[in-house]
Amino acid sequence: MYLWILFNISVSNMGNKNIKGSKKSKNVKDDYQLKEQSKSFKIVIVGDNFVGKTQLVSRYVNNEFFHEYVRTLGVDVFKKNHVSGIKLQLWDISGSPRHIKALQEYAYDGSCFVIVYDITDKQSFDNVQMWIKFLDEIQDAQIFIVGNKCDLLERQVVLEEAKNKYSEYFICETSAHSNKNVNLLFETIISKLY
Ligand SMILES: Nc1nc2c(ncn2[C@@H]2O[C@H](COP(=O)(O)OP(=O)(O)OP(=O)(O)O)[C@@H](O)[C@H]2O)c(=O)[nH]1
Ligand SMILES: [Mg+2]
Repeated sequence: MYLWILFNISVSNMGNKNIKGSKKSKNVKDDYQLKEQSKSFKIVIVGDNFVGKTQLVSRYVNNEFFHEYVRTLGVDVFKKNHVSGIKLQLWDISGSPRHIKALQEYAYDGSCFVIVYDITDKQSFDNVQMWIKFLDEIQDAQIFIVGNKCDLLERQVVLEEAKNKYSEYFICETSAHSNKNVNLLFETIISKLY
């Protein structure tokens, strides 16, 4: 996949150089700029309080995990340059109901949405429906669903049931704690967006 992406980027670079000065150059330049823009994705992460959104992002971006819970106030934006050259912005949104109104502002130009629930908290899974409805009202971006904390034994949500219920979405389980499937999640997102 990455080779394919790198190949396409280098082909588009070559194309831009070769037509310099020609009548077509404006259009191709526009195309090139579009391509450049499309190399940056804004991934918006939502879900109830305490499901592990911040730790998931922290694990992916910095390979760090903290046991201490520090509630996100509003939004935190993490940046990561993907190995393919794609620039990622990860918008980690607070799960507090009082920040939900601001979500509209944060999410309207998102490339995709990630809804996180906690596999040990059935309520957070039940609320996925509410998050889908809310995001659908903002815009038609692709949605990914993630059951986090799969390292824990006190499971209240079975993955197969979650997959049956949300069969039209990509859905997987992760552990920010053990790092299980964290890279897989973001690599899947990038490959589906590109
Ligand atoms: N065992 C385990 N604990 C986790 C995992 N992910 C997060 N936690 C813990 O769960 C708590 C909440 O994690 P956060 O990432 O802060 O939760 P959040 O979804 O960002 O919460 P808000 O900012 O309030 O919306 C913290 O104590 C984390 O250490 C995980 O995969 N496994
Ligand atoms: Mg947080």
